[in-house]
Order: sequence, then structure tokens, then C-alpha cells
Amino acid sequence: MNNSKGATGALHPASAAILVTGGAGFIGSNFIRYVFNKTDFAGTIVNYDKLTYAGNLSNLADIEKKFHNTGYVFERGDIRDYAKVEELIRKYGITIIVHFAAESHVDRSIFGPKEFVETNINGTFSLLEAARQLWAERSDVRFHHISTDEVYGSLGDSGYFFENTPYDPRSPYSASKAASDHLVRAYYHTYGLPVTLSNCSNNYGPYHFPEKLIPLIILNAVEGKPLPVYGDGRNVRDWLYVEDHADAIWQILLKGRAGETYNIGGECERENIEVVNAICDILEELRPPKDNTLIRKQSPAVGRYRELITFVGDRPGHDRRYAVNCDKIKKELGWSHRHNFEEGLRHTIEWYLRNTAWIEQIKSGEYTKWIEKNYTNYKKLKNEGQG
Ligand code: NAD
Ligand code: TDX
Repeated sequence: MNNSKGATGALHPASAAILVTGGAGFIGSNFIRYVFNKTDFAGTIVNYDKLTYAGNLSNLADIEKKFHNTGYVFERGDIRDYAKVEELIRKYGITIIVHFAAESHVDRSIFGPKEFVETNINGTFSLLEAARQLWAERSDVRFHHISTDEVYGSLGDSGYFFENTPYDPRSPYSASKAASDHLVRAYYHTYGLPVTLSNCSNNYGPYHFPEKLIPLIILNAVEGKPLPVYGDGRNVRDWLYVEDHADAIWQILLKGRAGETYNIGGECERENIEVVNAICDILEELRPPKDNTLIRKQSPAVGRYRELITFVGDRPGHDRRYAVNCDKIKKELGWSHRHNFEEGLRHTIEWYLRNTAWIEQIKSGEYTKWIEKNYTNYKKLKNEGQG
């Protein structure tokens, strides 16, 4: 590392002013909730979010109510807006940046990669520039970059992703995340900016936007709609309950070493079809089809949720298997996941069954149009014989 500036100053995350980008999204909002409710945090969090289709202020309505002006502030804006970010850094005395903001859905990146390049690459670059300016002025700075296991590519039946696994991204989404990771590391080596990175596996839990597999399947099943499974349904993902991810990020802020990357995973590999079956089985218990008026209306012949499963075409470039080795964060920082998949999934399904107003609000946005466009395409791919 060429750290011309010298040593970093002591960080005090628990009392710092932290700029969280993308805090109105799924993981960002769960992170903010976790920090306020489950740690000894007594500083300020500035949630900076553009509020794209995926950003939703009601994800943090409880935090806004409890901590507004006593530690929590929302500021709307784009991470590409360097002047605005600089202004906020000064206004709030920010020393730590925790960077979640991104375009995050692989299927959307297939339809429209431009937004992914602009936000994930150019946006991260702009934020890094603002952090570099701050680093020129003080030594107690940290830039934590949230990334994904998808940058490592696709595994066969065996093996794991380690922190030093070569990058091999295969979708416009993962390629844009890989590019942003490279920029973050370049700022460490070139300018000495104290960065940390984490590459995490698939998250699930409350407030997950229902374009992603788990919430989409829950919502469709409850409404008696087809449950679309791409290809043969045997692609494997490594699932982590979102609160465990939030805890891992907090541990990295507290104890992580500058310049280091930490892999985070759930050590919970499941084929997609297993996940979909598990959701169906839990719903059988929580909302039996015979008592579900929407099923009676939409698919009266259906006796069991599993009958709704529909194999569609395959995602172009669909990565076969992800599996993360997270020994480093376990050994160095003492983190490990606390929720097992079966409990976490049940809790998540219960949350979606309870939070109908949140779901209705999402469905009133551009969501329905997206679902129509995406699944019309997958039907077409199926008809063309792919999958
Ligand atoms: P999300 O799509 O739910 O939320 C993204 C948030 O970023 C939204 O609130 C959106 O409004 C905001 N945003 C988008 N573009 C912006 C811009 N230009 N300026 C400011 N804000 C902007 O995403 P998520 O699932 O919460 O993912 C958060 C981060 O974690 C991403 O960086 C993603 O790559 C990474 N990640 C996600 C997962 C997962 O399973 N969801 C796993 C590993 C890593
Ligand atoms: O309708 C579907 N049917 C289906 O079979 C959807 C939406 C997905 N799938 C499959 C594709 C994947 O193999 O399920 C798996 C999970 O898909 P997604 O929920 O779209 O997640 P994934 O593509 O694995 O990426 C997620 O995890 C890594 C997040 O969206 C990324 O932001 C994160 O980096």
C-alpha cells in the first residue's frame, strides 16, 4: 500500500456520524434497524438514498418514529451527486461511510445494464472521491463497501468462494459490482483510503423487495399465482438471514482491518426448488389453501401450494452454484450467523403474511409492470426451448 498520509486514527463507530447509502432498501434498512435496536450505538446515522423503485421510506417507519432528530436522519439524493455528498459529510461531521446503494437485481440488469453501470460503478467512484477528500482532512475515516459473492462467478458441484478467489462475474449486475470492488481496493492501495469490503451471499428476511425469489414466491403463493422456477430449479444459493448480515457489517466496522475483504455467508446451500418447496410447506400450515380466499378465487382447483410451481425458461447466464467460505470473519472478528434457515424462513413468511399494507404499497408502484415484463420473457424463453 502506498499510504503517504500515514496511520489511520482510532475509529469509534458506536459514537460516530455514519453516512449509510441505500439505507431505504432491503439490507440497508435492516442494517440501520439493527444498529439502533441491537447495538450500543449512540451516534448519528444519515440515510442517503435516491428512493428508486427499490427504496422505500416505510421500511424504516419505526426508526423514523423513535430516532428522528435523535440519531436518525434521512436525506434524499443520488450517490453520483458529489457536491451533495460532500455537503452532507460537512453538515453532519461524517467519518464513516457504509455503502449499500446499488441496482441489485440480476434480471433487471439483463433488461437494462446501463443503470447498473451508472449507479454501481460511477456512483461508487463518486463516493470514493468524496471519501478521499475527507481522508485528506482527517485520519479517523472508514469506507465500508457492501458487495456480493456473485463477483466470484459460478461454482460446480464442489468448492467454495474464498476472499482470494479470482473474480469472474457473469451478469451485468455482478460485473458492475466487481468493477466497484476493484475501485474501492484501488483507493486503498493508491491513496491509502481506509476501506473495508464484504462479499455476502443471498440474503432473505423482512422488507425484501418481492422481485427476488423468496418474497416473490411467498406473494404469488398466497395469491394463488404460478410460482416461476427458472430452468431446472437446481441452481444453488447460500442463504443468510438479513439480520446476520447486518451484524457482520457492524463487527467489521468495530474490528475489521483497513484494506481487508471479509466474505459473509449463511453456510446454507439450497437448490432453488428446495427453497420454493419449503415456502409452500410452511404456508400449508400458516395459511392452508382451503382457508385462502385468494386461492379459491384465482386457482380453485389447487389443493396444495406445490401445485402452483411452474418451470419457466432459464435466466441467461444463470450462475449454477454459489457457496461462501466465511472462516476469515469467523476467526478474525468472532462473527457467525445466528439464524438457521428454517426458522428464518418461517419468520420471514409470517412477516409477509402480517404486513399486507407494505405489500399493497409496493404493488401500487411499477412492480406489476416489471413482473409482467420479466415473466413474459421467461415464458418466451421456455417456448424457445431454453430451460
Ligand atoms: P435494494 O435494491 O433493496 O436497495 C438498494 C437501495 O439503493 C434502494 O433503497 C435504492 O433506492 C438505493 N439506490 C439505488 N441507486 C441509488 C443511487 N444512485 N443513489 C442513492 N441511492 C440509490 O438492494 P439490497 O438487496 O438491499 O442490496 C444492498 C447492497 O447489498 C447492494 O450493494 C447489493 O449489491 C449488496 N448485496 C445484496 C445481496 C442480496 O441478497 N440482496 C447480497 C449480497 C450483497
Ligand atoms: O422468479 C424467480 N425464479 C427463480 O427461479 C426468481 C426471481 C429467481 N429465480 C432463481 C434465480 C436464482 O438462481 O432464484 C435464485 C435467486 O434469484 P434472485 O432472488 O433474483 O437472487 P440472485 O440472482 O441469486 O441475486 C441475489 O443474491 C446476490 C441478489 O439479488 C443480489 O443483489 C445479490 O448480490
